[in-house]
Amino acid sequence: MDSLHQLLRQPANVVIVTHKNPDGDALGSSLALAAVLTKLRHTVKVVLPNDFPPLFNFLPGIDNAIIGEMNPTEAVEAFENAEIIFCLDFNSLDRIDRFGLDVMASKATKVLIDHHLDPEPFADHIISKTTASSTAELIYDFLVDMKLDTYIDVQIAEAIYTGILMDTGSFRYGTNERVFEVAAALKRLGMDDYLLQIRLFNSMTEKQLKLLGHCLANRMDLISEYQTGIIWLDRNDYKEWAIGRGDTEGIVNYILMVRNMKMAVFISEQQNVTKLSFRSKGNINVQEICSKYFNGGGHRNASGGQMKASVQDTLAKVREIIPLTMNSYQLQHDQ
Ligand SMILES: [Mn+2]
Repeated sequence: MDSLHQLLRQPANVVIVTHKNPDGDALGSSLALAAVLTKLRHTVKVVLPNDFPPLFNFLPGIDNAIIGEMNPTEAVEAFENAEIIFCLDFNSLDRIDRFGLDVMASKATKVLIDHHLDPEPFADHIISKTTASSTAELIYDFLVDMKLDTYIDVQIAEAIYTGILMDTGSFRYGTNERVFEVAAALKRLGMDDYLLQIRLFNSMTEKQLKLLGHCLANRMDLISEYQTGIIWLDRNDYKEWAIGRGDTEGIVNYILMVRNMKMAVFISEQQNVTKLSFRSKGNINVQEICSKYFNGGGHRNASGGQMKASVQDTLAKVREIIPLTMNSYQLQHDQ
């Protein structure tokens, strides 16, 4: 912390980079840190490997973020000029696609702040806490440790709170004592939590709600024997429903709303790859499944992966794995 404090004393060229398909935590934590460092007269560039869901349009400074996929030259230049690179909310360089090479090649001081399991040791400073609710929570603590929390204004508080809300599903999972304290501190700063609830959770489009209905009515299979549910969408669904970024966000969670369901799998067949998203309750470790079978990872109760296969083949693989996995747990019914 002392050397980081030293590092941030003089204005520097700072790049903040977060993972591909940035979610609320990735965006909230990056933009909050960017806003504080900008106030300290650092020159800050936020690099997102690809575009963000429009839901997060309100976050401070999001319009200035460099979308790597659309402006690769600008992104590469930012990495080349960087003296400090913050890597937020990801644990391995392949999570930022081709820009992993730029980070690796850079002579900048690299700081990783993250809450995913098993961080790769590519950074000079690693702040990794897997019990943290979110990277946003860690950013708040980082600012406190750096004695920079006095720079947190209402907009920055909203960005941090957005990260916390999205990664905990509004304080439903992944919580700890600290995150409630952080929430209280943000509220004390005048952050309007009710407004954020409405912006983030009561803002579905009609299409998204109908797509959810389609998934639940026509694309869901609950295997009660193994307390696991699957929802899948094939390429045709993508075309028919004109599914865009963010439209399938959160659908997987509906499975776990069913009594006794312990694991949920969402499978989506995309252009060149079929993606999987896993959620679980309690001790069921979906991170293990994703890293073992689907070239992915994440958290114990929320992970993702992918397969170079059709949705049908992926479904078959998932159905094969479910008994193998679930039989290793003492499955119990909800109390
Ligand atoms: Mn996160």
